[in-house]
Amino acid sequence: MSKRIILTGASSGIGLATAFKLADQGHTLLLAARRMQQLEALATEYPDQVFAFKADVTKVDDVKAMVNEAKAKMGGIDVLINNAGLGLFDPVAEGKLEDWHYMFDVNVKGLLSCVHACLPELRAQNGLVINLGSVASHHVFPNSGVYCATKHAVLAISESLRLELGSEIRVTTISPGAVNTEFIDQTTNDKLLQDYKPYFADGLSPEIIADQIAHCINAPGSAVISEIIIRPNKTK
Ligand code: NJP
Repeated sequence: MSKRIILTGASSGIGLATAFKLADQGHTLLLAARRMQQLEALATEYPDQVFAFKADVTKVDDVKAMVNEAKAKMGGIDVLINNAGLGLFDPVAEGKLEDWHYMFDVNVKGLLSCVHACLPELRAQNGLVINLGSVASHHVFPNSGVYCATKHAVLAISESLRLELGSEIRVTTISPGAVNTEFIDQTTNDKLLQDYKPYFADGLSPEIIADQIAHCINAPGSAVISEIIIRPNKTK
């Protein structure tokens, strides 16, 4: 059955692959990000089914406007996919305070703004929240401690929603290992960038994560997939 979906961070990587997949499956989508080129191309390719909206999730007014636009264009919201996020890697001793704050602004506070703005509508629709966590929701890795802290927070937020609102909404956390996207290019530490780039390049394709997201959306209403942890297969 076709769902009405808000997808944040739809301009690249996992979000863009998910946008293509869900549009192909006939879902109605409001795609949000700051870069509009890919979003507008998809909206043109799928008229009256895909809508593009410019939003910075760190700006509460942008998030509110995004949700209002979703309701106006789609008539309601069945699924919120909190995918917008970033990782800025550094050893703790070299960490930049503005990077630490910004990761929390996007990965945690941005996600919370989207949840808060969508919750009344999602409760009314018995909807679904999908949060992009990470293997870093479960483990702490060197050189990315603050990123790991943000993803631990994402899992805690998912779990609190499930515990308190599990009779009204479904909640899923998607927790990938390395995925081959623009993600690592945000890191400004040259040495770490060079060290990690091949590791991420060898990671999962974003389409594999998009398949898992679509699987959760299309699962029968009687089932809740509360978390998927998915890693590259090292035996290959
Ligand atoms: O990264 P990338 P991924 N406001 O850089 C958007 C998690 N993850 O697809 O605004 C609004 O290609 C940005 O849009 P734009 C990761 O933590 C990844 O890999 O146009 N949007 C872009 O569309 C994240 O939660 C890996 O710049 C903002 C998107 O976010 C999710 O997967 C592993 C924004 C980032 O696309 C998608 O990341 C893992 C803002 N302020 C978890 N800031 C991995 N790649 O290995 C950024 O465990 N965006």
